Amino acid sequence: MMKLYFSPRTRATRARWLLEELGVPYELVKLDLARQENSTPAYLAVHPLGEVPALVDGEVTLLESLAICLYLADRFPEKHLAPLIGSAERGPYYQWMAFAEVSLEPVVMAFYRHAQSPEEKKASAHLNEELAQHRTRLAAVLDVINVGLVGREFLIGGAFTAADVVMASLLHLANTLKLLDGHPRLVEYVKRHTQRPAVRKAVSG
Ligand SMILES: N[C@@H](CCC(=O)N[C@@H](CS)C(=O)NCC(=O)O)C(=O)O
Repeated sequence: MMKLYFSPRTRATRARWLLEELGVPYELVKLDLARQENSTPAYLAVHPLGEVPALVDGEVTLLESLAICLYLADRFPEKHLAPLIGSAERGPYYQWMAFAEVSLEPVVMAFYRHAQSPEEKKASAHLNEELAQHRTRLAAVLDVINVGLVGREFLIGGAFTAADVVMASLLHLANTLKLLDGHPRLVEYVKRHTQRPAVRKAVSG
């Protein structure tokens, strides 16, 4: 059986969400990051950086939540969570996966780190100047996604795919950081996706 190394409220949730959407059997191995269960020699043999998630599927051990989502969606083609290779929709599928991870994630994480930093650091002029630049970039990146979702429920071709798992996970974080104010379409997209039964299962227990 596949094994997912997981901790709640981390990037491992997107992999668990996708497994729940697929409805395939898997073993969930929970690691308590606060107790450094991700730094044991046994886990470092699975993931040399001691990060979650990691997926073990027989001979295959995979790091990187994006790679795990791409792999899982293709591994079960009968579940239709990825457009077929060579289809017209496969290009946009890659595009939105990469856009979420490479263009959206770093700027959301900059705001996340800022929200976590101590109050005296938050007041620093340097940091606020940096944040202003991030805000300009964020607005441009969110506009691209917003335009991509005009008249659509999902990112790709009218059907839910693994790209929605990755995008909605990141936009959910952006929403909790109040970065989606002024983007009602994106807020609605996040709400609709996070209400899916598979999400409830992925964040339970
Ligand atoms: N790019 C990696 C990042 C993985 C990552 O940074 N995971 C964090 C949780 S979101 C982690 O395990 N951190 C280890 C720690 O906090 O000790 C991925 O998407 O899988």
